[in-house]
Formats: sequence, structure tokens, C-alpha cells
Amino acid sequence: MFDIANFKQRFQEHYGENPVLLVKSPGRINLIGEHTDYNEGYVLPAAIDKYIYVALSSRDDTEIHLYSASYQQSFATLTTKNDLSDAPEWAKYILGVVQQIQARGRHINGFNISVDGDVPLGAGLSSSAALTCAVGYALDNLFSLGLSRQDIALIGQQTEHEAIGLKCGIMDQFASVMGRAQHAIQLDCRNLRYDYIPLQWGEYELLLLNTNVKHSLATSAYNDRRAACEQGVSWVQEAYPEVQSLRDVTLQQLMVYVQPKSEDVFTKCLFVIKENQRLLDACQALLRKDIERFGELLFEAHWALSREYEVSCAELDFLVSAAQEHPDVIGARMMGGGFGGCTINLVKKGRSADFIQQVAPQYETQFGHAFTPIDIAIGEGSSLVTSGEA
Ligand code: GAF
Repeated sequence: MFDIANFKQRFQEHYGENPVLLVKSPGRINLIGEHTDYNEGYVLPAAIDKYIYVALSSRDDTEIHLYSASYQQSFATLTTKNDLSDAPEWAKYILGVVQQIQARGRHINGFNISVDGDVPLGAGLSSSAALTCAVGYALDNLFSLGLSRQDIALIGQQTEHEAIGLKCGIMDQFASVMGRAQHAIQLDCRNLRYDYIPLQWGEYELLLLNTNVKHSLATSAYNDRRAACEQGVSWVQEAYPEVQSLRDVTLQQLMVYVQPKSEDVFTKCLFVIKENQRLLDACQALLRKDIERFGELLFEAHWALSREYEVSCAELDFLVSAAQEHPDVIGARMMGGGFGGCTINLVKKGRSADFIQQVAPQYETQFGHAFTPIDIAIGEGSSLVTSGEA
């Protein structure tokens, strides 16, 4: 459990005053629908009960002072300075949000900020979206900026694009600000319309296994996948200018206008079209409480992500194969952008420990390090930390 009192105390020690505001914004899981968000498709994320916490106080000048309790590093700059090149990576997420808010014509004064949290870093649970959304939500409250939750999500996404260089979709930020306890969000990334779907797993439970790997080329590989999808769309647009995204593209069009030009781009685009359909089928299965069907779709999605979209890795494939062989696991897949992070598993209630025990030694022998199970519950989106919590 994250120690909020200790977090406040460290703010006090660092800045010599108490924070005036404490907020938290959660990480997320995604049940199904990967790499669909930046193709104007659907996603099915849910916020989790692990958060990035932000403590703030305002200043009378134009200085911004940042402190990362987890990295034990600080950095200072000015609200008027646009250049992030000398900022440490963690600070770019915060200052990128400031820039995005300013780009929307809102005024920000100087402030002191401290960040920390219990979203595991590099586990594919969107700690970075949790950070940008926590900062956006905190600054909105501190300076009464009048931003909506969706504005904050879009600001977080744009920060990733411009300050970090990851051309991500909107899923992670949307889940972080809009999460609802015990519900997934079925989000249409074309128009940001959404429905909450109650999560009832019946005789099953969710289990996350963190591979404890994060591949260094993940950002460039992610951007390459996005570029392949956009390339496919632009070839179709030569014949069908009304097509806006892969959401509008048919298999026939892919075969005629994309496949002859590049088999690889064709495979990537086809994956996205099929993944979108898998998500719609999975939502239907959830609504009729057909958890077994939902599980089958998870396995199917995994092997498509691995073999067609090529965003998995040996550790993820190993864990999903092991899940497929275990009689009590009815579904599993890699989760998030890929190249490491977690698998999400649907396991018979009370059987997770057995599955973990069975796979752990084999995994360690194969990869020379352990995986880590992560306990989660489905929680609420960004919020002020109440005095009861602190
Ligand atoms: C990452 C991105 F940030 C999301 O926008 C999404 O594309 C996901 O990978 C893959 O579904 O988490």
C-alpha cells in the first residue's frame, strides 16, 4: 500500500512547506484490443488500483521546481522556458504537460511538485499515462484551468508525442482519467464515445504476470507499427480518398491496394482490422457472461500480436504458452504496446498460485530471472486524494 503520509512528509522536507493539493491517477490494464487506438478502432481498458501520486504547492514567481521521490532527483526550470532538452526523462513528462496546457492558451504560474507512486514502471501498466494525467489533473485543480477529463487525457497523449516521441493512441490516458471501479471502458477511439461494461468474471479471476523485461527498441518499434498502418491507409486512399483510417478499410481493399505493394504492411493492417473485430466479439461475450469465449479470444489475440503484428517477445510467448497448457487458465495474452511488460490471464478462482508455482521455475531456468505476479483491482480514474486517505 502506497504510504501517502510519508509522501507528504518528503514533500515537506524537500520544499519546506506542506503541499496544498494531492492527487492520484491510476495505471491501466487493457482486456483486449491492442494497437487499435491509433487506428481509430476500439479498446477495452480499465483503471487499476495502482496510482501515480502528485503533491503540489503554488509559487509567487515563474519557477517550476520538480522532485521525483522514486528517483530522488530534482530539477528546476521556468514556466517561460520551452526547451526540455536538459530535463531528465521523468521531468519531461511533467514539463511536457505544462507546455501542452500553455499551448491551449491557459496560464500557469510557478509551482513546486513532487511525484511518486506504486504503478510498477516498465510493466506495461501505463505508469507514464498515469503520470501525465496526474499532473494535468493536479494543475487543472491548482490553477482552476477549466479542463475536462478528456482534455487532460488528450494533453497527456500529446505530451507523449511531443516531449517523449512515442506516437501513442489515447487508450492509456483515457483509462487513467475515466476509469470506474469494477468496470471496463469500451472506448471508440474515433470519436471518444464510450460505454462502461461491468466486469464479472464468475468462477474466474484476473492475474497479471510481469515478465520483468522491457526492450530498449520498444518506442521505435511502436512508432514503426503506427507508420506501417498509416502507410497502408495512404495506399488505399489513393483509390478511396474518403477512407480516414484502418477502421474504414475492407479486406478487399487491403488485398487490392496494399498487399501487392508490401506483404508486411498488409499483414500489419490486416491484424488491426481483425483485432478490432475480436474486441467487438469479446464485448459481446462479456455481456452474455461467456467468460470461456472471452478467454479464447485472449489466446487468439496473443498469437496474432506475436506472429502478425510482431510486438511480443520470447518471455511473453513463454508465459502465454504455459497458460495455454495449464488446465485452469482459460485465456492469456500480452498486454499493452508489447516487447515486454505483463501478460493478462483469466484463471479459475483460487488456482492462480498453482499456475504461478508451476511456471516460475521453468521461466527462471529459461530466462535467468523471475517474473512477478501483480495483484490488481479495478479502480476509479484521476481524483483528489481525500483527507481520509492521507
Ligand atoms: C501503448 C500505447 F500507449 C497505447 O496508446 C496503445 O496503442 C497500446 O500501447 C497498444 O494497444 O500502451
